[in-house]
Amino acid sequence: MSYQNILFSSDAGIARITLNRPDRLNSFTDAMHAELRDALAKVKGDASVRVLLLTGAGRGFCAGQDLSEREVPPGAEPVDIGATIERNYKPLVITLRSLPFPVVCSVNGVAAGAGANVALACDIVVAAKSAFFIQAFCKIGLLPDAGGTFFLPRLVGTARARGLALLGDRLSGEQAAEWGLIWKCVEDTELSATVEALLEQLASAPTRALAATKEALDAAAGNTLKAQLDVERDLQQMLGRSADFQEGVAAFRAKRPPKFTGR
Ligand code: T3D
Repeated sequence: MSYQNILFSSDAGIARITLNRPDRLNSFTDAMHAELRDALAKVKGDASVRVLLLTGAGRGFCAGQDLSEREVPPGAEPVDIGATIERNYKPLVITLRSLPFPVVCSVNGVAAGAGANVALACDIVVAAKSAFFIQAFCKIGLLPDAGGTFFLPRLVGTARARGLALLGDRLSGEQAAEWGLIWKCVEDTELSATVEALLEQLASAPTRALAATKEALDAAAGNTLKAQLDVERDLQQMLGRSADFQEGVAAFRAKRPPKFTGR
């Protein structure tokens, strides 16, 4: 499949997806979703990928659903957005969340509506100081989707989640970091270098251990302590047999840096 709405590359363990409709602030269209599904299937099936970057082209990260696809002539049936969520947003969020390696999101500008919540589905979110997050849904008569009602209260607590979702105010990148909505906020001029350093670090990390860590953290949301201790035991048992664990122990004993292969 050739891509018109995203940029995609993969090299040295690092896959990169850039939402690429800058004149529309990279808002999601059906066509962009189809391309994202294709690219994500490629990275999921590529054992050499050890980290994925998601970012946006131009001055924005993503302004959510392209609302020009939701306009209907007077008297016509409205678009069935339950169906578009099922086809587009649900698989996108579930795939990002379940990839067996970390997903870094570089929020280079505004992240609005589903654009904000797709960013929050990623494992490590870094925002530029000029970026901001808006739960824009309440401004157009919708509720936060793309996982917003799941992620927001878990990340910032119910009081702030309700304020963000019910008021739809802008939250600056700095405030988002202060509130724990994202990993960190950096000066615009430092965004690229910060993200590249993270990608390098994660591409040479023990990938299976990071995948298991993601899985355990996600499972914790719905588990009792006892059930979660069982999850940790089972995943740790699997990791105890991995080549990277052997290498980690050998490197520690030999007082040298480990060379993880992701196996
Ligand atoms: O439908 C389903 O399947 C359900 C799923 C829904 C998920 C959702 O995401 S619903 C929420 C949709 N998004 C929004 O409501 C946000 C709409 N955009 C804005 O509020 C503002 O554009 C921003 C606050 C994000 C940025 O403002 P600003 O002043 O920096 O830029 P701008 O001038 O408004 O936007 C620049 C251009 O992008 C502009 O086009 P123009 O006038 O230059 O021709 C604007 O119309 C366009 N644009 C921005 N957002 C969207 C968009 N075009 C289509 N859809 C958009 N979402």
